[in-house]
Amino acid sequence: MPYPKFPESCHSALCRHLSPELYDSLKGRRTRYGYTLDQLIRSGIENPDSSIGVYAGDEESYTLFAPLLDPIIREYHHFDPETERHRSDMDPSHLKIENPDPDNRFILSTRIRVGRNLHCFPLGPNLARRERLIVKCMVSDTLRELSGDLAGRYYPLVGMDEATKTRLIEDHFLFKEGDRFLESAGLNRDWPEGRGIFHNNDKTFLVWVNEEDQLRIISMEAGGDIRRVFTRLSRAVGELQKRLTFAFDERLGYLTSCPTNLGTAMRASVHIRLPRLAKSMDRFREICDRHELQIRGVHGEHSESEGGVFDISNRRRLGITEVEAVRQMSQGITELIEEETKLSES
Ligand code: ADP
Ligand code: DAR
Repeated sequence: MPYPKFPESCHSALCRHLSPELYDSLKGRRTRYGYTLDQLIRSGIENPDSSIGVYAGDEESYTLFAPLLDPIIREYHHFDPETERHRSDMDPSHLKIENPDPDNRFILSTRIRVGRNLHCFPLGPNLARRERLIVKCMVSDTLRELSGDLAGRYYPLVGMDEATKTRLIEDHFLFKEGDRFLESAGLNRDWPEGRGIFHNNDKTFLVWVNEEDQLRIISMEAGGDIRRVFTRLSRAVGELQKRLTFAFDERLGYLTSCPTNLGTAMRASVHIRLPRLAKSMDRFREICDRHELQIRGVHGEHSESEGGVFDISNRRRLGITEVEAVRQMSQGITELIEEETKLSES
C-alpha cells in the first residue's frame, strides 16, 4: 500500500505522526502474530475524523511499531515510554476520598471500568475466530466461578433478543454496536459470535467480553459513592487475576487495543447534572482541563449530553496509578459541584 493520503481536515494523532519516511521504514514489518502497519493504521485511514487512528493487534505491536506508537502515547498520556515506567495501585485503602455529593443533588451514578486482555493471545484486531471463542470460554468459565455479591450470569449476544439488547444499552449496561472505528480496526469481525455481557443480579458488577478489549471489567451504581464503586472493582479484578493472566508490560502497564487505554486501562466516570455549567462551557472546560477530565455524553463516547447531564471521567490512564486517577477525578468533580452551586446562588 502506498503512503496514505490524509485529507486536509484530518487532525488525528496518526496523520500528525506518520511521515512518509516513517511509513516506508515500518511498512515491511510484521509481528509474530502476522500483524502489519497497514492493519495498525487502517481505522485512521478509513475514518479521517479519528482522534487517534491506530489500534494494536498484539503485545508485540507496541515494540515493533514503537517509532509510530511511542510519540502518540507520549502526546496523549504526557508519558515517555522510553524513560518512564507505569505504576499500578488498586488498593482501596490508599483512596482517601469522601463522596463529593452525599445528598445526591448532582451525581446520578458512578461507573469505573478497566480494560484487560489475555496474555498469550493477540489483541482484538488480530484475534482469529477460533481464538476469540477460546477467550470467551476462558473468561465466561472464570466468571461463572465468582461468588457472593459478584456472582451472576453470562449472557451471549448470540441469541439475545433485540428488546433485551436495546434495554441493556439504553440502561448503560451493554456496549453499543457497529462502531465504525472498531469496524475498520477489525474488532467487529464475526460479530456477534464470542461477544457477551456478564452481570451480577444487582447490575453493579459487569464484564463485557470481546468488545474493544477482551474484557471490560465494570463496577457501577447509582449515586456518588466513588470509593465503594472502586472497592468493588478492585476486589473483582483481584478475583479474576487469580485465574486469568492479563497482558501487562513493565513500561506500558495493562496492554489494550487502543493506546489511549494503556496503563491502568481505567475510566472512572460519573453521570452528573450540571445545568448551569452547561450554559458556561468555557468555565466548564477550564475546570475539566485543569483536572485532566474528559467530557462525554450520556451514552458514552461519541454521544451528546442530555438535560444538562454529562459523563465526566479521568482522561489520563497511563503514568498515573488507579488510586491517583480516581482521586484526581473526585477532586475535579468536587470543584465542578462547587462551581455549579455558586452559579445557582448567583
Ligand atoms: P467505556 O466507558 O467503556 O470507554 P463508553 O464511554 O462508550 O465506553 O460508555 C459505555 C457505557 O457506559 C455507555 O452506555 C455510557 O453511558 C455508560 N456509562 C459511562 N459512565 C457512566 C456512569 N457514570 N453511569 C452510568 N453509565 C455510565
Ligand atoms: N475512535 C478512535 C479511538 C479513540 C479512543 N476511544 C476508544 N479507544 N474507544 C479514534 O481514533 O478516534
